[in-house]
Amino acid sequence: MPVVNADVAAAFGQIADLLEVQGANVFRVRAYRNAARTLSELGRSVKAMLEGGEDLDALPGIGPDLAGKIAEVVATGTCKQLEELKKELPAALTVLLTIRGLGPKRVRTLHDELGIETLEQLLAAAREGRIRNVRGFGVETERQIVAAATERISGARRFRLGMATEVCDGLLSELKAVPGVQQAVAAGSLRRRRDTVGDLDLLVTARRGSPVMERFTGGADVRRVLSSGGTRSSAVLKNGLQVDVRAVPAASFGAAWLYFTGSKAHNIALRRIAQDAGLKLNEYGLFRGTTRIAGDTEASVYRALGLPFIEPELREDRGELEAAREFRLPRLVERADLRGDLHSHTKESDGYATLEAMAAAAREHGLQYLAITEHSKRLALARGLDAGRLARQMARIDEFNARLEGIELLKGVEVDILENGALDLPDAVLKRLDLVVGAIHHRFDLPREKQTERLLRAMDHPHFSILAHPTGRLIDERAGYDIDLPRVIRKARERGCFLELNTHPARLDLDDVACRMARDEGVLVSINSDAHSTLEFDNLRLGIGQARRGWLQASDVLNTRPMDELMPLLDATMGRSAIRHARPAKTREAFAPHA
Ligand code: DGT
Ligand code: CA
Ligand code: CA
Repeated sequence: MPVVNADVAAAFGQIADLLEVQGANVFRVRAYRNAARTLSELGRSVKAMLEGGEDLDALPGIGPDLAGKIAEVVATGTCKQLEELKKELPAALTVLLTIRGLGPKRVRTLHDELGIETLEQLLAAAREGRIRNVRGFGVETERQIVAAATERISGARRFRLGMATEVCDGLLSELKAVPGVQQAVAAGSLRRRRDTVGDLDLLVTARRGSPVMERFTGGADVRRVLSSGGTRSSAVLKNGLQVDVRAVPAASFGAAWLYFTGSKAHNIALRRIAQDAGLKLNEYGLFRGTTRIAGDTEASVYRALGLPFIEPELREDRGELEAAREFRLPRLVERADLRGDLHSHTKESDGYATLEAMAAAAREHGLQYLAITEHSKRLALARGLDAGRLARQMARIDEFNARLEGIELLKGVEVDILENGALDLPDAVLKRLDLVVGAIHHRFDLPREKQTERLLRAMDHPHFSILAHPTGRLIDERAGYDIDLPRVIRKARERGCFLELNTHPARLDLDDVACRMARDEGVLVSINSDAHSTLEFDNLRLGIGQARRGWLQASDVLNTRPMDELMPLLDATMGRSAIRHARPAKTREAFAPHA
């Protein structure tokens, strides 16, 4: 397979992990991580750039040394440094980093003291009670390790929702183009918008004789066909993702869609409701005796059971059936409800686009405001801003707002939360901004109590609006840092600040369950792209899916507010009275999508 940006990024990620476990210099580690991110967000193929003779060291965070390594990976699929690191340390160690609560230091300790190199060895040691005696570990940690390692070992590989959605959309449009195909839709966890999916479940209805299954199994992306038949086929794609396609009759399409959307738990609970009413529910329909009384649409099935339609994102048996029965289902937030985005970067720090380009792209995406929130100075490799550069950017934003119609830029910063919970810029600087977004970017390995205190202290700062990517997890790469999340959420309520749902495909942080906890505490969630390029506003959709899974309504989301309602809320987090200067209402009046 040809090497793509993601492969180079994965190699760099692995180098960073191994260096970190070795206890290497943090700047070296970060250089690889930044380069990995640069590559995965680039939007252009480095292979093509190299072939076109372009200079890779012009990319942010990539010097001649890394540029050389990129060329090496593109040419050979790996690089000397990675191979050497693998000789020094078993590469399997990096999988241990994905276990919640295990950072590089702890992984190294387990390796040095107990010789643990694989998940299986980790699980065995935890089960035998050998981990609790290692310095820095305890019974509770050991218990968490058993749970996480068991899950990891039994669970087959899962794929990020963002990637799976792209693949799914491509497959569906191919299937729809096959002669005789009437409908082609996604079911399963993808339709429920779970943050990861195990496999894709597609449903089609087609006229008799349609070559839909042959076209699917003969597709260019298929690596291996697992089974093939007239009503069901399964194949593994070249990227490892398994896809099941089922052909169903139109009369039972709704019942089949309901069944294969799941979740299994929702299906079981729904079937019980049917049974209690003397009915039978399966993937062919809802039956009284042998008579089908519903099943052509999903709504027909719910209706016949006396229920309103339940959105797929809610179908997890987490109280949605009770809520449906009592007609108190939430009216879930939609993409169109978002009026702005409160976290983004430009070329000034580690983004790829100018202020103007980012603003234009946000407007294209129907947004009325965009907060520019560059990194602060501690993140030197991301070219974080000091007070002087930030002041100059603020002046540019004022000038921009005076000039441009249809979108308003807000002056913000993504300030680093230092190890002791202080913020990386002086109060006098922060207080002049419209909003302060705070985030952790280093020392992920602090113990739970310390890490939680660090966040709480940061939120207590007089100028603190939004806690960005609150848990720090990277899906499929590493667990979040160890924090007492319920305490952080309660703190946000007491402090009156907000929590982010970062929509980067690797983050989706807060996740669905945490969103629901925030909602229950009355803490508004801000659904932010954290865009580093003009392409990333599309990711807001991924975040909307998680928010919906967390039962959020438009009113539970900060950035569904128009500017005139948003500003007083932000002002309050900045220690300003809500009746600050009246802002011009031009944004809303002059706003015309795609103008
Ligand atoms: P995944 O693929 O692990 O991300 O999760 P799902 O939910 O897509 O699960 P999958 O692909 O195994 O099955 C798709 C749907 O089919 C599932 O959500 C519900 C339905 N289903 C599968 N097996 C069963 C079952 O044994 N009982 C019931 N009631 N439904 C099932
Ligand atoms: Ca599935
Ligand atoms: Ca499946």
